[in-house]
Amino acid sequence: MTRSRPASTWEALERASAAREGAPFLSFEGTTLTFGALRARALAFAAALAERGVGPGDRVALFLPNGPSYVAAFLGTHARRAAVVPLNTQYRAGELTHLVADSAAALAVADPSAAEAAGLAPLLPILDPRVAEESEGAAAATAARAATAATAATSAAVADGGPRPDDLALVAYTSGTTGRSKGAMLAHANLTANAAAVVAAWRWTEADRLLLTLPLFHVHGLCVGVVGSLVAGGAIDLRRRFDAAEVLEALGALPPPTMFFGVPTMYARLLDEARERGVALPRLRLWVSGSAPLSPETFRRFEEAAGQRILERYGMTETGMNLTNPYDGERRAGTVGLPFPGQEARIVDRATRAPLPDGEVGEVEVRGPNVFRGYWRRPDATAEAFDPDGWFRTGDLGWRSADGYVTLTGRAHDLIITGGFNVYPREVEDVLRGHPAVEDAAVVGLPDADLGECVAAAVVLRDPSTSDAARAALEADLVSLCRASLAPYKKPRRVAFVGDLPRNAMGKVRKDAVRALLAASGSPG
Ligand code: MLC
Ligand code: AMP
Repeated sequence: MTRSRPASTWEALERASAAREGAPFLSFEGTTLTFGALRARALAFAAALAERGVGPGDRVALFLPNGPSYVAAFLGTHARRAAVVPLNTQYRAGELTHLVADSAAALAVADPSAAEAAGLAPLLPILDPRVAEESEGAAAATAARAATAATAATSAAVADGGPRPDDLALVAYTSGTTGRSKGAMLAHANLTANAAAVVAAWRWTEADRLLLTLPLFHVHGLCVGVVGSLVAGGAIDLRRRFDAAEVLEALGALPPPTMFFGVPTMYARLLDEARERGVALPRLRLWVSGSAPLSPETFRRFEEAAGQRILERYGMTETGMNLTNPYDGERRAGTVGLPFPGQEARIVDRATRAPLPDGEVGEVEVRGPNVFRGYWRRPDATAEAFDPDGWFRTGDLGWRSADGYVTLTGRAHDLIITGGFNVYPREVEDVLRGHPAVEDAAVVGLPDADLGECVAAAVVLRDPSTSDAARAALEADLVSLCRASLAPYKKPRRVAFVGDLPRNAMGKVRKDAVRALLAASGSPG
């Protein structure tokens, strides 16, 4: 079946609910929303937002755990022609303050007590997601009495007939190497173009059922998982979080999932759990890994255990999904494959920006209808990120084989990816330097069997004569300080006290030497 790509997430929902209103879409902890019920819930959200004055061009922050409310609030915000700002629920007050101020969000959808505990409540008005459930109940009662009244309420909540392709759908924050994190502006057309490309490449259909354990505050869970399912018309078995034992059970549930999307840490944990229990992994139509490098070792172990190959793909907040191993052709370990249909990729020299021949390592650049509209209120950063022909500089390094497969070899910038979450060393270094006993600090990623990379810190103390006992106490102190000031996954898993940080002739800290120093300083605690 060929059909045109929906112009917006809202149109994708409208189409699915017009064609299959009563078909189950979203299952979560014992409840299932059909396409029609999700649409009703999203409209109830849209009505609650309209009542609070939210309309075209506004931003609405979502500080919610995985669940139907997340999906309904996302789509309800879109019905108002407003953009969603997803907030990581692990963020602390410092991180949240920047995101709220920078995005100038009109309100945040959050459980009031969670918003209070995280320090979000004082920053902006909070909308309790339960208002939508309540008004949805009221709307259903109205509909039972007079269908026309419900239709009128519906069209009032959808702003101007629904979002346009160029309306912003997401302002998704992504950490910067310098300064604070930046909001990547993704229009509806970006999301639906990428989802349609993913759906085509992975042969995703209405018959699919996706087991989704990824957090919905990142593009992997939200854009690939939720928007992909909407565009394909397939169902989702949504979980609050990833737990290897629960996933093993869910894989055998009825109706069984046909697809699983995860980060490499999830695959490694799933393999360990299956081995510990002595159970086999069932065959699924498709297993996909992304957000961080899948080690050839995990790829091989998985093939041995499941008799199937994981399909590895490569994406970014700014672009959605860029490259993918083929569905039908060879899924090659250690590579991220080829561009999705309708999208382009090339490898360029980092100095001259000229395209490089196959086999040579350079920076990956991508172009296509999936690529974002720039950074929110940061024309400087936007200008730096694009070349005049519209190629986006990903900051990832890699090379292409003669038959087109791209292998990523590292990153141009100083980014740590731990269990699929990004950590910029700079923000951890700033917190460490804020401790009165610390003179200086350098943060790097070290190889880690579970997380791929873990955060590690080399710390120079103001007082070099600090005793060993005092150092041990200080180490615990520093980790707690990071844990309290930042999302806990950013805390160092290893700290080494050093006399000085290794520097190059320009006085710049040599991260490679810091890494070697830390690697030599013992196993992670
Ligand atoms: C949790 N912790 C981590 C961590 N996740 N530490 C380092 N790295 C991580 N990724 C910490 C917690 O803060 C906590 O610390 C302790 O570990 C135990 O927490 P937990 O809640 O039990 O962890 P768990 O649920 O097991 O989480 C692991 C995980 C999770 C792999 C399931 O990290 C995860 O869902 N990752 C997916 C991230 C993702 O979706 N990325 C997509 C980005 S989009 P303490 O101090 O409290 O004990 C993108 C583009 C693309 O990159 O291409 O997709
Ligand atoms: P984010 O900014 O959180 O969207 O993270 C995007 C980054 O994740 C990319 O720039 C890559 O560095 C990394 N990434 C995503 N998928 C892969 C993959 N399959 N292999 C290696 N790195 C990946």
